[in-house]
Amino acid sequence: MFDAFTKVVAQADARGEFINAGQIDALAAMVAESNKRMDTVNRITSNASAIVTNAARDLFDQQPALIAPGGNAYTSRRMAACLRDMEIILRYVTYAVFTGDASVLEDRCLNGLRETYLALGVPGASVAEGVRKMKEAAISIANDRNGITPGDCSALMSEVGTYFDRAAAAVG
Ligand code: PEB
Repeated sequence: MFDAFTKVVAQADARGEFINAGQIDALAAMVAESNKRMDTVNRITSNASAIVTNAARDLFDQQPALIAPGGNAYTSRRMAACLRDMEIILRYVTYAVFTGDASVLEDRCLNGLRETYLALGVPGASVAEGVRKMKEAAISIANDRNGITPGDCSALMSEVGTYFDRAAAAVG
C-alpha cells in the first residue's frame, strides 16, 4: 500500500534515482492543497450511509429485477451483502482520496473482485452502476460550495472521480 509520497520514493528507488524537481513540485502542490483533500474525505465519510442508500435505491429503481424473486439482491441477506459491498467500496475510495494514491483501493478491495462476483453470480455491471451513482453523489457533496469560501477544487474532484471510475471498471 502506497501513499502519494511513498509511491514517488518507490518509483525513484526502482530506477536508482534521486527524487526529481517535478515530483517535488507535484507533492508540494498536494500538501499546499491538503485541507481541501481532508475536507473532501470528511464530507464523504460523514455522508457515507446516505450516499450508499440513495445510490442503492436509485439502482433498484432502475434495475428492479435485482430485488425481484430470483434477483441477486433478493432476500434480506443478499440486500444486506449488497449494501455492505457498496459501503466497502466507498470506504476504500475515501482511503485513496486521503492518501492521494489508488493502491490501497486496488490491492485491498478491487483485486480479484471481478472474479469473486463471477463466482457468486453477482452482476458486476450492476455493481458498476451502483458505484457510478455513488460517484455522482459523493462529488456533489464534496464539491458543494454552500457555506464555505469557494476555491478551485476541480483537480481534486477529478482525482476523486478517477477512484470511483477504477472501482466501476474493475467490476463492470
Ligand atoms: C465482496 N461480496 C459478496 C461476497 C464477497 C463480496 C467476498 C461473498 C461473501 C459474502 O456474502 O459476504 N467483500 C466484498 C468486497 C470486499 C470484501 C467488495 C472488499 C474488501 O471483502 N448484489 C446485487 C447488487 C450488488 C450485490 C448489484 C450493489 O444484486 C452484491 C450490490 N455481494 C452482493 C450480494 C452478495 C455479495 C457477496 C447480493 C451475496 C451473494 C450471495 O450470497 O448469493
